[in-house]
Order: sequence, then C-alpha cells, then structure tokens
Amino acid sequence: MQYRNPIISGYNPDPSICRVGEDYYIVNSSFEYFPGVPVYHSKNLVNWELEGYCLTDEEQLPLEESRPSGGIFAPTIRYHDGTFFMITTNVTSKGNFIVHTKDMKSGWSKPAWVDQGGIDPSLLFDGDKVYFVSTTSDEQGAGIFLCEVNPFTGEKLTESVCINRGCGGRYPEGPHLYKWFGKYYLMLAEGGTEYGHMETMQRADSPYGPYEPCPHNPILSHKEDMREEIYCTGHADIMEDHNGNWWLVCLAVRTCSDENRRVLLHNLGRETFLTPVVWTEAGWPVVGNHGLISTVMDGPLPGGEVQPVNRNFHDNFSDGKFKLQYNFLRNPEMKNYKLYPEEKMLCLEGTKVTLNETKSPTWIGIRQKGFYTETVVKVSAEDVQGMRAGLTAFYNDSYHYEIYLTREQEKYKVCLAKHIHDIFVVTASAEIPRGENITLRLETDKTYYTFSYSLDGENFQMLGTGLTVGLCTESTKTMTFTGTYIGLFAENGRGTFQEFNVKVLDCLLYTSPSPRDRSVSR
Ligand code: 6LW
Repeated sequence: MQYRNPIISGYNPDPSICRVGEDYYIVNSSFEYFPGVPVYHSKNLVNWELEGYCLTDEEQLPLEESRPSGGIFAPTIRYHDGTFFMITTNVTSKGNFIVHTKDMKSGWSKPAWVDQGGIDPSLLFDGDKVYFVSTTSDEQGAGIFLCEVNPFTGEKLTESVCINRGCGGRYPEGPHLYKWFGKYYLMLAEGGTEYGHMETMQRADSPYGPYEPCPHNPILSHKEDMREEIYCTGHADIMEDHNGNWWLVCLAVRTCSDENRRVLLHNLGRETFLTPVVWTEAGWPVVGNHGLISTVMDGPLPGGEVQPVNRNFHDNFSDGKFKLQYNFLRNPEMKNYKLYPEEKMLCLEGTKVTLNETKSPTWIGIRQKGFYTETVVKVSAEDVQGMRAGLTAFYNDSYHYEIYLTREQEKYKVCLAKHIHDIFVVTASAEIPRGENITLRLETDKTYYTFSYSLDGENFQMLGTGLTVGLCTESTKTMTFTGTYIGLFAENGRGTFQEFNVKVLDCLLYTSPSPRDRSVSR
C-alpha cells in the first residue's frame, strides 16, 4: 500500500517507536519547549495523532535556564509487562532519566534519574535484566556505554561499561539494543545528525559484545543520494508490526530547495520518516531501497485504510482548554495565558520578557508542519505605549519574524520586525485607526514568509516579507536542532486573540503542481 513521508511533519526529530498489540506510539525530542516529549499514536503507521506528552510538569521538565536547543534531547519509548517507559536526557538539568506509566492519559511518573552520563539513552528488557545504553565517552573517546538498571527507580545495578565504539563514522550515537533471533543487535546513528548522517547495525551473542558489523553498513544513509529529495537520514528505531512485517522510523530533512535553486537549508526541522525493512537469509536488515527512502513509498501497512493526511489547525478558543498542539517556551507562567470560551478569546498577558530573550516570554506556538501554509488570526492590543501583540514565525530567540500591533506615542501601528543573528529591526510599519480587531496573516513558502494585515478581515495589505532561509537550522549562530513554529505572543501588555487558523497546503501538492514560489530575485 502506498504512503507518503514524512509521516510526522514539522520539527519532530529523533523518533522512537513501540507497539502495544495493534497500536503504535512514536516519541520525539522537544528541547526547550514545554510540555516535553510529544507522544503520537497510530493504527496504520501513516495517520498519526498527537496523543499527549510524557513531561507535563516542572518537576519532570525543569527548563528555566535552557539555551536554544537545550533541554530534552533524544527519547526512547518501550513497552514491557503492561508499562510504558520513556527514557531521555535533559541536558539543561541532571542528564538521563526514565519516566513510566501504565496509562498515558493519567500522566507519567516523576523522573527516575540514571547515574550514567551522555545522551540518547535506550532500554532493552531481556528476561529479568534491563539494559540501559547511552552514547558518552571515556579517555579513549566516544562510545556506547551499558549498565543494568531498575527501570522504575533508575538505580544502576552494574557498572557502566563501553560495549562499542561504532563502525567508523564519527559521533556514534542514538544507540538502540534489541534481542532478535537469539542475538543482540546494536543499531547506531553515525556521522552526525547533519548531511553525513547514517545508520549502522551490528550484532553479538552477548550485550557486552564483541559485535560483528552488518556487511552492508550503513543500512541507511542519504549522504550519497543524488536524488536530493531527502537528506540527513539517521537516528532510527526499528520494530515488528502485528502482522510480522518490519518497519524503521528515522529523522530526515527536506530542504528549501526547489526547481529554481538548490540550497542545503531547512526551516521545518528534522521530521519523522517511515520505511519498510526486510531481512536477509543471514539475518541482516535491508532498509527501504537498499538504504534509501523516499517521500512516496510502498509497504505492507499494518492497519486499515490510510486516511488523507490533513495537517490544518483551527482554534476559535471556545473549548476552554489549550489544544495539545500548543507548546510554550521553557516553563511558562500559565497565569499569563487565559482562555475565555464564552467570548471565544485567548488573552496573553505580555510581560517585559521579549521574544529576543532566552527566557519564557508570553508566547504560544504550534510546529510549522509544511512549507506552504496560510495563517490568519484576529488580534486586539491593549492600549499601552510600546507593547507588542501579534503573530510570529519563530525558530528561536535570535531567529524570528513577527507582525504585531503596537502604539507609538499617539499613533496605533501594525509593524513587521525581524531578528536574525544579532540584528533586530522593524522593517515595515503602517498606521491603523486603532489596535483592535485587526486580522494578521502569514503566508509561507520555500522562499518567503509573507506578512499582511486587514482592517475588515477581507481586504489584506501586504506589510513585508522575510526570507525562509533566515529561519533555517544550518544558518543559526550556535548548533541547533529544532524547527520553525507559528506562534502568538504579547509583550508589555495584553494581546487578545480570536479565530487562529493555520492551513497546511503541502498535502494539496500531492494532487496538483506545487504553488510557484516567487523567486528570490523578485
Ligand atoms: C540527539 C543526538 C544528536 O540527541 O542530536 O547530533 C541530538 N546528534 O542523536 C538532538 O537531536
């Protein structure tokens, strides 16, 4: 049956998957965003719904000092004996920890910290033993370290030992240890999460090794793929579905390239992709098309009919609770976020913390889940000198564009500001009768973020644009791992928002030619 990748679009990197009967769950890294570690659910591996988050309170997820792309790195989800376990690393707090639950809807446990360092932790349940692996280093360099743990308390039951140093790629990481066909299989990401990324497989008779490499390593890599459709494939997890077919999920990147230009720059973040896996007679996995995957693939999907993928988002703020897709920056002051379901309104109480600070401004966002989107929202700004309330395309505190309402002396204005590297500037503004019931619009494509406003909700004036490549991972001044959000914000006063609609048009591309990007030379 044919399906399309990515199966989970927008910034959803480092996927880990597990199966419970005929239900499938994927978790992803979440870095400085709250709540942490999204959990997606599917019955057919193609239609995924956001089910909730593993980390939903400050004790589980202290993010206060998190740098951009700090916080929560790669997670692993496993299911054993009626209990879900999620293992991850808070690089801004105390490192590796495990949370567990028998029922996700009732929330997850407090963190059980594990005294083994490094990142990318994973668990293997093997009889009465539970092995904890992570990637860290010793005096000989980087390696995969293993200890036995109590998965409920995090207690280390054996000393940490290095079991493997990878298959020759730099940065051996993202380890998953499996027990298949009577052997221990160790799958690693190597080469770094960028354009040299790849996945390798090894196996041994003991979890402690020695490990024999798969003869056709790397089992997955796009570093030589001349199709230039998908890049950076790696950081994978493998599982057998309820029909006995095997699948691999991995992170990968779609760049802002199009027929006009080739750029190795991506603004959506690393996304989650799916590919079938088959086994050789010798017991080695063959991933996709001999280590290559595509945006359109065929496979023996496990469950029912595949529904058309719809990634639109709509909120008229009438149901009195925050939709699951909303994220906040670091640990939010929830008293600054008020829903008025009767009035179908969201009120954001802006503090003096601005979008330009590595803190928790009054900001609420959803992942940008496609290249071609159209967002509209109605905004009213408190009549306060210098406050800002509006709509932002937000990568992090040094890379964001926003259209917003403000008052300067006695004039009400709608403005466009851009923050790129160390440049923060208002690039356009227009006087408006007053800062009430203004409709703001953001249109995105692979070339521009285009900002417009309307006084009547019908007729829009374009205020200005920002280059899409300005919000790309590769161009950030520090190494980052996230992707662009579409968000609402307020600073130094109250912003009132109604009718927040985000249309993701990419899915329409599947049946019609892509909307022409306006070339940069416009
Ligand atoms: C992830 C690790 C990595 O934990 O990036 O570059 C980290 N490698 O595998 C965040 O995605």
